[in-house]
Amino acid sequence: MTETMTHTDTVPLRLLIDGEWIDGAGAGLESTSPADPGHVVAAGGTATEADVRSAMSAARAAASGWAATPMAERGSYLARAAAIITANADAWGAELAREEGKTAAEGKGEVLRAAQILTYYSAEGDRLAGDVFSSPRRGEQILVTRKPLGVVGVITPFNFPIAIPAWKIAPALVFGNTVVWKPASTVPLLALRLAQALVEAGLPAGVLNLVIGPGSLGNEIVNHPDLDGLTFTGSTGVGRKLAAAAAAAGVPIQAEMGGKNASVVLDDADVELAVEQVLFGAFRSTGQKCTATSRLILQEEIADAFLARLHERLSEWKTGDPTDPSVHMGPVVSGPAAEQIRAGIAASIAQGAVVTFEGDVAGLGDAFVAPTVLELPAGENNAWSEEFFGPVLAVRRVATTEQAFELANDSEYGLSCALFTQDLSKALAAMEKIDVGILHVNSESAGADPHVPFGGAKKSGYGPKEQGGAAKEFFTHTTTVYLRGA
Ligand code: UN1
Repeated sequence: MTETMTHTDTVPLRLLIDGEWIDGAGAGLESTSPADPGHVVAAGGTATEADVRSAMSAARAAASGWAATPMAERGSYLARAAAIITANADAWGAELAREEGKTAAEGKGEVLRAAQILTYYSAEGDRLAGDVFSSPRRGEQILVTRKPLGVVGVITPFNFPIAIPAWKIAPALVFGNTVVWKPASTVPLLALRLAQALVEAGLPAGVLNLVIGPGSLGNEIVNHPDLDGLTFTGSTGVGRKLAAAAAAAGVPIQAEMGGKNASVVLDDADVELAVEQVLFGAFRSTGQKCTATSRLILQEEIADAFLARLHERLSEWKTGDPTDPSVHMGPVVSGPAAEQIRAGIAASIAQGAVVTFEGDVAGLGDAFVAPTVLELPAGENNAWSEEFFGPVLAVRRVATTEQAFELANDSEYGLSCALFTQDLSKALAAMEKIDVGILHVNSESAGADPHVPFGGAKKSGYGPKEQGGAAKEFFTHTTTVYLRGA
């Protein structure tokens, strides 16, 4: 066991319930840095089940007042919070890197992305349009209006501790819902920062409630009678349990879960561009994105040249302290997560995978996993089918474009795919044949923009997608009004 110590920069964690910052009465939580497990980044008491119930009651009590608040006013809190987040981007980006393990540049980028998402949604309320239909009856019109769901539960993962919450909470709030939010307890500090920004922006009491604590609190949220909707991003196992509980409670759920995303590089691709994009897709954020490239399908003619260049670029890729600006890749989120990834790599090798590249992590801590490229023989292999959520790329070669598309679809998941080709007809064929929620042509498999839908096909997602026009579909429901003069 590593000895932990409270550093002078350890941030006290608090819960936000009904506008008050309170100390959680549950077990103490110490959030440590995966690069330096002796460093306690944030610490405090966790929420108890009673705290979750108080948060749900506060959200219920605030719901009708918030729903009646004009759209523009609701949006103005998001715009002010975006400005506060932007002003703190350097400091909070560094905190994110220290607590989660992505590089400081990526941390700052994510903080700024959260601000951009809030800015986008600050005006989205004004764009919420309904429909007017003609009626088959004289003297009548039929209107379809949108209303908030009410109290929304938000459960978010560790890997984007401020951007994913922003893209769930911002539309939830602007469309008139109140929120009870449970972030990942492994990376709670950026949740505190986002909540602080919204409180400082003047958000009324009870509209956003933050409960930091173990996964079991999710059960309390999903089973609470005041819950009107639940949005979740995280593991497939947890997502399916929450979806079953939400269905039993008759509550709509939006669940974003796993991915096993392929990059497909065809013979005619621009290899230099494809290598760079696959490198980013597979290894940025240490591969801890549900949109990360974890499968690579190479057409035979370019396979050797592609791999040689990828290995060369990877050997220039520095793994280490994520707060060091010269570092390209930090640790994964924790020692146990790293252990699981290493076990996955070992199992893949036992099934015949050949390691074609392994990076250098000598002398780094337990949470560091070497960036690894595995070439797989034909047949079953866990590195092909299981999401490792780490810096591991499984490679297969194919002869034809058709085989490449078939292999890309050879997964229970269907979140994203990246295709590298200079042939428009192949890109058009991929649009038809590759079964994913997000298809990139000549860019990496990761990435999302607030104004377009985000989410997966097949087992990657359950319920409505996120962001863009999809957000209003989930965070509002319609009332069909038959309107006749008396
Ligand atoms: C991105 O690709 O930039 O959990 C965002 C995840 C996804 C978000 C990916 N829901 O990794």
